[in-house]
Amino acid sequence: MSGYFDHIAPIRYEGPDSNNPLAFKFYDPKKMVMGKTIEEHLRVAVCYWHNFCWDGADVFGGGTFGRPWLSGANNHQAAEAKLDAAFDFFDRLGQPFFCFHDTDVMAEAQTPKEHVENFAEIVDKTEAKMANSKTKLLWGTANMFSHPRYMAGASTNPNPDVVEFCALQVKHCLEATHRLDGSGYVLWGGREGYDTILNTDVRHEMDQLGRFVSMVVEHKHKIGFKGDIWIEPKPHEPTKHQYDRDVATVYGFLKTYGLEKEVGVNIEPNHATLAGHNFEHEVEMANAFGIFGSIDFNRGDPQNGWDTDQFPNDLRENTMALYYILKGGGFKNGGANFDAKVRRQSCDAEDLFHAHIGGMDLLARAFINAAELIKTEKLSSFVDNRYAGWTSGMGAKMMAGEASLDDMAEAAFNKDVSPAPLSGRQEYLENIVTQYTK
Ligand SMILES: [Mn+2]
Repeated sequence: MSGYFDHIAPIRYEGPDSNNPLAFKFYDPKKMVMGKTIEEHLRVAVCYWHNFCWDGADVFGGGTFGRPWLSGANNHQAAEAKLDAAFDFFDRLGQPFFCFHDTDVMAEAQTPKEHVENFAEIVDKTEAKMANSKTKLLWGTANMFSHPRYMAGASTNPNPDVVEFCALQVKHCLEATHRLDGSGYVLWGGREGYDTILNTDVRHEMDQLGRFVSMVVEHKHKIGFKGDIWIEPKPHEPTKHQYDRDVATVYGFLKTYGLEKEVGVNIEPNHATLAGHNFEHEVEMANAFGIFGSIDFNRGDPQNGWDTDQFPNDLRENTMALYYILKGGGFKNGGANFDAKVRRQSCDAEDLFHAHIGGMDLLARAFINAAELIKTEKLSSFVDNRYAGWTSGMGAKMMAGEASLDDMAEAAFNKDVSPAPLSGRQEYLENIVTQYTK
């Protein structure tokens, strides 16, 4: 046990009238909604990186959190102390899943051989920890953006030696994810883009990425991993232009390289807003393309437009997103990972709990709202009626490929009047969402 969280009792559900800041008000894990418990629907995960690896430093100043496991060199003892702290936190919060990068959990390595050895050592210890905890692995990922070797890209690096190192990291991290029974594997391409077109062969880099993701999929099948592979879209930051800009761009990439049946997306709301979209747009695009996978829940700051990775707190936004997630069938192998961090001034152990309790309460409320919206069919029946014209007549013929441009033009010509405008009823529909946001 780390000792750091000893003054925090295990978090319990106490109901909406509780005044205890260290209790759930709405996240009742056993509450049944649409045939499953809230815990089974949401599949909440805590991330390793923001909570146990970041010490509160920003570009202007050093760490503010004083986490004891981050106080010295990142050696074997420190990695084990971090593991103890992480599982101590998980066991007190009681969420069902966690997520990690390889470099989050392991002692720092200086050579490729050390990377493999140090990672293997901590995976053994993680497996032993998981045997005595209810918290399971949602997904793993390799950090291919922090080390200076990835300055000019990971699998899109101009230097194939760097891409070999990517292969080393992903092979071992995917195998560890499989061994720890994770249900997904994420590829976040923070450096998979470019800063200036002047030094970049864009087509070559995209071909590299296409081949690299194909190799990951081939390896998944080779080792018998039954989970999903997900790409996490983001438009920019750290690179100026990223090849995985948003869901639609990722789908175009997957189609180009024949990967659309093998790879899905891990959507992050703060990345959606950086791309100029809202959260539910990205969810519904993923549903439309059949590539919805998982969510990294967080929020940005509407004023500064940065990737601030704050904990979600907007009930309406998350009601909308969960409505479209549920409409698409809900989470399968994916879940609700909080890719969110407390603010730099929130430097106490309690703050980590307040953040996750608030996020889980918010998602529980939003999920119940979304389930009610599904049940009433007020939104879906409106949309169904709006498109009803396509089930017969020329609409049906066009969609079946049985009408030409000539046929359609002739049908229009033979009508006496041009089509009358029909209300889209936006305010009426927005009022329904307001009515069900509670
Ligand atoms: Mn993320």
